[in-house]
Amino acid sequence: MRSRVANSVPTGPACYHGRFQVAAAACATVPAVSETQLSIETPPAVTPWDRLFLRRVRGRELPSFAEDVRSGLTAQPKILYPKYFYDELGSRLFEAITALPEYYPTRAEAEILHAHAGEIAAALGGPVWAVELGSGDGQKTKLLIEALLARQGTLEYVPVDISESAVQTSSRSLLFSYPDLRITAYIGDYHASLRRIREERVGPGRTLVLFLGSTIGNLDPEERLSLVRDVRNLLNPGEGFLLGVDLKKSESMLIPAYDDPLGVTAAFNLNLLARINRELGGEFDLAAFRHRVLYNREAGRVEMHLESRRAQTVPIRDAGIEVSFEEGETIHTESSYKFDLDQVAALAAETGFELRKTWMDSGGRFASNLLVAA
Ligand code: AVJ
Repeated sequence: MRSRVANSVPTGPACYHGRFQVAAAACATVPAVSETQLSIETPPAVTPWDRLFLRRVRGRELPSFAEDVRSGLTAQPKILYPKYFYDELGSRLFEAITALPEYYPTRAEAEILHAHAGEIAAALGGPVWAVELGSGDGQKTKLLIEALLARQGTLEYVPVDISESAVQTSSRSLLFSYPDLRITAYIGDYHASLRRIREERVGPGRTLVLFLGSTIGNLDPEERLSLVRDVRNLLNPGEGFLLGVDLKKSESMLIPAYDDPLGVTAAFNLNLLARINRELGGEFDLAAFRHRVLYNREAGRVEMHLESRRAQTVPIRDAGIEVSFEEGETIHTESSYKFDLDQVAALAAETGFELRKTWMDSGGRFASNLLVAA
């Protein structure tokens, strides 16, 4: 029964965690594990967990899942947000997607990071601390963490995620692997978390923000601009933003990546309805919907939809609605924008960044871009 309270109590103007000196504000945090157990007899054990600090960020009150389901399914056309894919089952299905031969982005980005992590780690000059948006399972991040640790000995890593359980799981594995790593995780939406991170600046050295996996592709152009501006606001001139984007390419490669023959992506998409059934008392018959994928050339994005196979009405108890579908009507569940390098350069210029360097995989499918705050 070990105590983690010691790590969560402010101790004067500054407190000291192992070899990491941190500002007082950085020490006022919540314990990494919610059911903290106090034991007077046993001294606190020194475990990798002692290097994990969690901040739960409450920003502007976001609509709940029930509210978003209610507004999305009563809108015309019907829509559900892709962030709701990632409950525990959905996160596992996404990991399965990344193992599919047809889903190239994860491997393409990993190839880039394998080849260039050292160069990326050195690009800002001095020591850095790393903030990662939407950290996922952290596999690709490991390549960068290792390169940074090799260069500078220690690293403060700051993942930002809406899922506390995802952060707990990935942090656990990282902390066990790297004794010189310290993690301060922010649980909350990006906007509010980036603001808190700017106030608290828990890391020493220059800030390097990571946004990998082409997760930015889920955002519509306006949301994309505002997110990159939020990142820019966290940074001082000379600090960096590593942005992974999936590149425009032929539909014959794009469509199978989102409509694989094993049906894993179909399951990932349909899980959204299953989640509504599980969590909101919905009565979706999953067999009455089919996974649909199209490339919207004008908008430059792959779209995923769920199409009703027949006319039907579906009650969703906790959203207080009954949703009617015509035969063939769809729910738009995800947009996955594809980019060209001119768009990346334009995005950088519009948001106060200089596009310093772009690395591509050997197949020219994916680009990792280092933006430096101007
Ligand atoms: C995690 C948003 C990058 O858009 O490629 C994969 C999600 N959806 N297959 C993507 C996803 C269907 C993925 N991102």
